[in-house]
Amino acid sequence: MRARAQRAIQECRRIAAFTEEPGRITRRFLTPPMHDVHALLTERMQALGMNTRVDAIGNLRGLWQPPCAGKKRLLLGSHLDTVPDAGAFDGVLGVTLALEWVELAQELKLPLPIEVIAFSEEEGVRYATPFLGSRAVTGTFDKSTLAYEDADGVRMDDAIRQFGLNPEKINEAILHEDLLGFIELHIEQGPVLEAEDLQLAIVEGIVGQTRLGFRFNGQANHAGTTPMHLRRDALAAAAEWISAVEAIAKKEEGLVATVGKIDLRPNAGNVIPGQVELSLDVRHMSNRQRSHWVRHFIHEAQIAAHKRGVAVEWVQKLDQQAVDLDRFMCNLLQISLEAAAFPVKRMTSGAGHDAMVMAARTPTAMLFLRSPGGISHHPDETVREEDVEAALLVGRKFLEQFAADVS
Ligand code: HGY
Ligand code: MN
Ligand code: MN
Repeated sequence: MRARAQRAIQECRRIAAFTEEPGRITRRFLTPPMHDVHALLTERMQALGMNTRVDAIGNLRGLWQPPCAGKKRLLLGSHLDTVPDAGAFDGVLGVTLALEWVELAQELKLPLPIEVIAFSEEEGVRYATPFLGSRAVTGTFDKSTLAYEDADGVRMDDAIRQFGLNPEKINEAILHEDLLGFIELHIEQGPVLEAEDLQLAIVEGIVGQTRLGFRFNGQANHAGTTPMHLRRDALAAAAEWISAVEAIAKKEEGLVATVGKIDLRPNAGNVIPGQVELSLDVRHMSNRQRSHWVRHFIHEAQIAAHKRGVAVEWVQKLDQQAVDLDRFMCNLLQISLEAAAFPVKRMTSGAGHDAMVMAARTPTAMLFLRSPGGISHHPDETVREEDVEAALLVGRKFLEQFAADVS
């Protein structure tokens, strides 16, 4: 099993070379390097005897249909897109491990159809709205987002066409077939497993997240001739607001809030900033708490702006409810961990995943692998061979048990 673990890791490292930015890993929704990823994984899927296709939103899909098996299928998969300057394993490891699980099911001669979906877009980097791939699969894709423009002014529907796909056919990505469930394998992307010296964890729930864009509109002016009391400094207002957001989130148990993106105009050292655009990402396991703090952060922005005669506007780009994952699938993962003699750990995910979208369509659970150093969304993101091997040993037990339960 160690050799298979090494292969799954090696494939992630090969895929990491397919990037928009030489020297670092950046692979946004339907950018050219995604063609290379599809070519590598399609070859791997076809070598496993899977039927492959790329759907209208750019998900790469492979179906293993064993002879004399029924039609109901188990779904496995994760995403292929990345954040800028990413690690090699977020999302991608869930796809390469899924293919290893398919091979295990074949060797066990399980009469279990499996579809592996490599989602085209989970991060929400290119168009500031995440989960495009899994939303298309579950029929919850918002067609108004096709008009969204990326940083270069490319509309989403044009990006889909440039990739060689047809945005008018997005509905064809919807999975109508009967499903048995969805399992997403993913790195934890946090410090919990490492702190407890554990290799794997069952994810019982995924926090909800709200993503907003803010714009502070002040007055650009000369940095030398404009007295401090006559300024309408957009960046000073935003800076006070960012500090307020951090101070509040630090105090509130279970709340995380991040201003991760900033765009400044005119962005010159001798000009008072006239306009600042920022992102805000707010997460909490309680939907009520999350909504409460989003309203509070908006109020804080209005206070910081008003003090300086600066206007502030905002737009909500995502409001993803917290999700409890499927009890049966989680229990089956627990039985599999115990059968493979691994300690059982159940936890909540602070990161969002396609599983939170798929959970509305079919019984869904996740298996986390330890993130050494607790780091992710960073080039130092990594995994340990023995943890990937553990996910394969558990996978073999899970597939055997699952096939027996559903047949
Ligand atoms: O942002 C997230 O939670 C995930 O990594 N896309
Ligand atoms: Mn991910
Ligand atoms: Mn991510």
